[in-house]
Amino acid sequence: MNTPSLTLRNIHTRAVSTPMKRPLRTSVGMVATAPLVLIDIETDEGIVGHAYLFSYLNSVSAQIRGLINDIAEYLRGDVIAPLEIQSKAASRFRLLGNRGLVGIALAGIDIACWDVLAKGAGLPLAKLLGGELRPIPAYNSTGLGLMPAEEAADEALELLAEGFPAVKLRLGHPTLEADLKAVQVVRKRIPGSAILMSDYNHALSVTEAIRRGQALDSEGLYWIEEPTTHDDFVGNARVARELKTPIQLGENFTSITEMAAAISMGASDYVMPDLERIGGVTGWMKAAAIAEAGGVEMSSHLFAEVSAHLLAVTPTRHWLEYVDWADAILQVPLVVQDGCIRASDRPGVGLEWNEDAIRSFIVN
Ligand code: SMN
Ligand code: MG
Repeated sequence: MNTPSLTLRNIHTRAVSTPMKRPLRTSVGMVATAPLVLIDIETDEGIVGHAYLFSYLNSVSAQIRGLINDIAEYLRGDVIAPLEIQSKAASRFRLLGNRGLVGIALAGIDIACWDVLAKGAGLPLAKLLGGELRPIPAYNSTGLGLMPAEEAADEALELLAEGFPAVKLRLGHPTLEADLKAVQVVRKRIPGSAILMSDYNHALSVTEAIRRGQALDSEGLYWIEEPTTHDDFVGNARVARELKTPIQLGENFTSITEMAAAISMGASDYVMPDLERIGGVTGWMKAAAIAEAGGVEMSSHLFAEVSAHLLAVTPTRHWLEYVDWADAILQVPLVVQDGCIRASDRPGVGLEWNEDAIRSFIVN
């Protein structure tokens, strides 16, 4: 039997900014809304593939849209074959470099192409990739920014009460004592069985990361994320060596080469690549193989809808980071069940737009 080819006709993008229930104060600033770029890939055969990107700033959405429009001109008429499309599009930007916003734009196209393929096959992405829709343990990351310790404990209890077994506390207060207090107060007020991750968003020098990390080592943190400059793998490896608590890196890996280097240098005990920086579905699958070969547990970063499919086919799957920041523009948001998230069982990557809502959150 011949499998019909699907042909890329056009790529349409929109920028929205969705409200966040709990604005998140991190060590590098406040995240109060979620600026998203929505991507629709139209095919000659009528199937439309969806993806969204998280652009962190509304002003950046316009830049990403510009890049995608440019790439779309170049890909019009091509068969939807994500690996072919990635290598063709990547060659266009080889002299400039394929990381940063270019990489994010390419990842968005990749995800939407996989959505087209999965819809064409009538399968949810995880099944198209040879897996099953298994439930993935999830932590509730929709809150717990930098805040006074008692407020953080109140919020941790709220987040756990939404049905999750784990939450992530942002750290990087002005002093070690304030970080220690935040962890101790939260840990004391949440049940002993609850899992508490932490995230410094690269706030500390290597020396300070070792000092604070050692002070936190006996406080029951499940991991310490990005304690210092994210791409200083030598420095992170020193931190990892000096601490008992596992170090978690990954949201800032912009290539699988970088992830492989971090693992081989011992810069991170766990990894958590980010769908839009690691190269979309295609990049994720390569990263999953690297994590498997390195024997390293792999979690996701944001993009819970697509990541739930991808973790299902990741041999060293670990934790799904649950955020609800795209819920406002989705017809069927994810639901947590028994502390786990299961990807959508509809054909595709699990994103169907709520067009009325999109109209109300449109930016440009
Ligand atoms: C984070 C990511 C995106 C926005 C705010 C905070 C954080 C995380 O680093 O890992 O959730
Ligand atoms: Mg983080």
